[in-house]
Amino acid sequence: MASAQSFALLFDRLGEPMITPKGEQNALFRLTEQHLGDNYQANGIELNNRFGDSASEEILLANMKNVPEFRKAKKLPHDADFSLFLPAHQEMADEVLDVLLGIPENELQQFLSTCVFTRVNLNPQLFNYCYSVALMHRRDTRNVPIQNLAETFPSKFMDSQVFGQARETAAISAQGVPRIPIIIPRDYTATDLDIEHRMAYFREDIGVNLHHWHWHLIYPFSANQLSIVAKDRRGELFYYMHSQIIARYNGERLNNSLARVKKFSNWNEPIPEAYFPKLDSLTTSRGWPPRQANMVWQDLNRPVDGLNITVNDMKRWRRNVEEAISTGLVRNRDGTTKPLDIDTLGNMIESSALSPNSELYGALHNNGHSFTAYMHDPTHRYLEQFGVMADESTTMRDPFFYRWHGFIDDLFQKFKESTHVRPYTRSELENPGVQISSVRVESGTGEMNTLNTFWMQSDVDLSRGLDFSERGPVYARFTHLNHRSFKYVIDVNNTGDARRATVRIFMAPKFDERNLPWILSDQRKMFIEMDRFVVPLNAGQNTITRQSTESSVTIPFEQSFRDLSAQSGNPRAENLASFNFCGCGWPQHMLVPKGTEAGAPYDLFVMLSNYDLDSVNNPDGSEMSCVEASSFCGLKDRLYPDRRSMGYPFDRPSSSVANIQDFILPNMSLVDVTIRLQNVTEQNPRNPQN
Ligand code: CUO
Repeated sequence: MASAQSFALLFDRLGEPMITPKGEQNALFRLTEQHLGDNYQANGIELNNRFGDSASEEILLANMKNVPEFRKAKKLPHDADFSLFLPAHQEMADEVLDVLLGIPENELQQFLSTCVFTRVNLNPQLFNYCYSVALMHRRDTRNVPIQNLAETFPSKFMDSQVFGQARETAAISAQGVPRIPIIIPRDYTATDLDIEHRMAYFREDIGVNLHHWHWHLIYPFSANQLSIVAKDRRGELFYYMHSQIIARYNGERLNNSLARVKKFSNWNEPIPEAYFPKLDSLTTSRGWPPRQANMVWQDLNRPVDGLNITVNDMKRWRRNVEEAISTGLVRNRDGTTKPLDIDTLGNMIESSALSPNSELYGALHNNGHSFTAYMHDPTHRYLEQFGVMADESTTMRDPFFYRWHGFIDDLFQKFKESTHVRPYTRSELENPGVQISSVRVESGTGEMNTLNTFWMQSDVDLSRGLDFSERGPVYARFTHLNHRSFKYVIDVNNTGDARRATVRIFMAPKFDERNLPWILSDQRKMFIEMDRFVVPLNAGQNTITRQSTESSVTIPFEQSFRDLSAQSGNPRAENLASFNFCGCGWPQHMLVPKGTEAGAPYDLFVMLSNYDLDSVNNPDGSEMSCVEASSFCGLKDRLYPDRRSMGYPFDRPSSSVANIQDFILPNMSLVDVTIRLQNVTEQNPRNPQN
């Protein structure tokens, strides 16, 4: 039977061959001659049969009507790393996706059989990506949970030293000795001699990196089936989600006595930020290459990756993009022009398959990742793989990610600051008849308008990614930022009739790096979105209460680190139709910036906007069974749930006011809050062993 369970098992231990049983319960795929792959042609069936004796369940595979050729994809060795930023790898993924999405929806057995064939014959990372995208985009497999990448490829998320210990733990505990979690120290990639290391808790957070990987899985930039790419406002969301990452990162820098990140603008300049990832690739058995301080971008010529680009190519594309921004006009492929908008600009800069003219505008953003990832071996002379910058699940670990995305964000901001984007008029900001009378933040500790952060240790199970070792959970315990949950209480007076409003909550540091109050044109770029939700307003007085755990920006801790083996047998599986969308979202534990032990002053901004100008015509979303993080991730198969420009009301400069105090209208409110770090480490109460 091609059950959701069988599909979920294909994520199990991607480095192990298909002839062996899969999953905790030892389920065996019954392979046919078609599924043996090169290594097991001679004795595969016999070996597969032998494992049948110990298997709890057998999964039969249909004979494939069409055996895929995978002419391009087969060229990627099993032990190579895979990156979507490389043109050659993109073409491979497109080829595989064409096959997996081309199998008719009513032929699930054919699909399963072809997926097994694909897993056997292709590079595990390439398979994992294409398989995840296919499961997510086929209607008949939407209930199959996508395995959490930190479980499939744990080596992309934590110190490689863990894995030797993990194998030892697995082997010893197979003899009945209780498993002790393996502690990952908080500081393992550098020391405080490197000032950038102060940001490691943010850059190397597992939930943050999972979010970023998941976002790009939902919003691929390339596919032959354009409908996969062409989601509602995906170019604008590319800009907004990354822009919010930069805002959050800059705020955290101030909390760590660092200046805002310096955008990478002069591409001939050495890059002082070094990064030594301490990650190993378990599939390739090679360490990820580090980057020394003061290296310089080099022209890339790596035929094996389909990369042949010069720094001058990048400069030419940049000039063309900058020209489009300054003229407000896009040149299409056929020579016609059209007015530039933010969504087009996002697709053009990234670039995605929706770019209006990739010849002219290139792929600035993607290639910036590649240039940085290959600085150590730009011509493949040393047969080296890419650094962390070229993998969406590791790129946010590198300090340079923020310098590169600082540059990318600045292009978007230049457009927002240009004459082609009109500042908001008062009528676009106000909400006549709606007045906020007070806002306060209450947290468990009793101190009003104070947010409390602290450190927490949580466990992730590595066993599903620990190829060739004993079964049973093996936990790695990592330390991350967290905060005490809190709620917003907003009193509103509505002098008009009953109606709806959108509550928009943002926060920004109150002072800049010199401890001076901001001018609004700078502070607007520091505002991080905390929540956005629609409320009914009665006529007269209303009190709105909202819990921090309900935020539209975040997903709960368990959703970031969910245990999928438990989920796939869940009788609620039918309701998990949107599940795969639901791994996308900023991790709840990173909602509140770190603050400082002395208490960091922040501006909390609350606005109730006019719902008539916010609403989109979405069908009721009651089928969602998870907490959605629609602010950064949108909604599955529906329109982005807010008609305003993303980032409204701070997405563009104000024409008339210079500071945030003067920006405030009756439907808005500004409150002083303090973020105080308690420098203590607590155990996550959900850890299996405390
Ligand atoms: Cu998300 Cu540059 O796009 O990493």
